[in-house]
Amino acid sequence: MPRLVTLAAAQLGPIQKAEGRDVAVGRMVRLMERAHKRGVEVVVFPELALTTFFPRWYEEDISRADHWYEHAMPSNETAPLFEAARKYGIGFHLGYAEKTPDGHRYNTAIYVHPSGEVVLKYRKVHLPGHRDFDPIRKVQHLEKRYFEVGNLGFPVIRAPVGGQEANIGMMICNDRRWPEAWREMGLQQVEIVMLGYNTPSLNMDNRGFEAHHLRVEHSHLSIRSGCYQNACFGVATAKGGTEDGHELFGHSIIVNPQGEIMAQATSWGDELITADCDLDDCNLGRTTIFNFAAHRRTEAYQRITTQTGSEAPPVWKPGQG
Ligand code: CDT
Repeated sequence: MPRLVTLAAAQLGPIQKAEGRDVAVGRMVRLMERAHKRGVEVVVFPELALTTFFPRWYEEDISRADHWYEHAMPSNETAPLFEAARKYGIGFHLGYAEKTPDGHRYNTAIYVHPSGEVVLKYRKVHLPGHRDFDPIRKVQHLEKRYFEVGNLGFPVIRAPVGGQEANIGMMICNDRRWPEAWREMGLQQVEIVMLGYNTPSLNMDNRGFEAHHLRVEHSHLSIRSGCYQNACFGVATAKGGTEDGHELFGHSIIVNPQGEIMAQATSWGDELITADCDLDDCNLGRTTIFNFAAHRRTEAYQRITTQTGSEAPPVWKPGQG
């Protein structure tokens, strides 16, 4: 008997700076309604799904940025998502900016069971960009200003997903580019990685040339290799389109444990892509080429956890053997 679950990436088109949460939540509820009609059991929404991608906007006094954060989950504004989950019997993944009661700020994602209970929370570990205004950049990317590094590690939990029990984990946007994040979850036998992202179509660092077409390629490459090397499914959901003149590239995908793209968004707007996923497909990789217990060699991996930056290698000299 296959362990089938129907998963969806619920891509969101742009959310403008002036738009309130009610606009985003209304669109998300409509996507959940469509998901229900298509037999979907879990929808994955993007990173920072309730607002525009606000880390592009510099605020000298961070307390003046408080309106971008959720101070409670659910809240009056996000309650319709939880109601839709109950009504349609759908679990959902939501990315949002979290401000805790004791004043900490995180880039956070939760997975919510159809009952409305939060099953799993993750706080983004790899925060890209910078803390202070950077005059060289074409557009600011101030995640290091607005968020602390996540303090929950990369948790995986076994929980009901549709009609199945599944090992689920989460990462957020830039995390997908780091093999360490995938492997942390692979080592916990993750079967479904849910991940949301907001990625500009162009390199805004202004520090060198990057061909435009490679932006999507690098995103897909990272997700496909993460899924393949850790024998898991990935549901990677973008925010796409143009937010106040700033373009995000969309291209949401669902990937299987062979690293194949099962479904891909073709618009840069609100779009639902779905895939029927047999969780037992994780077994092949996990018991053969990526049987970690049989083949990993931790004694050769010391640098991975003891060294952060790269170091130049010794220089070979003729005659040294
Ligand atoms: N949101 C996010 O993490 N975006 C980054 C853009 C990096 S540019 C500073 C990403 O890795 O897609």
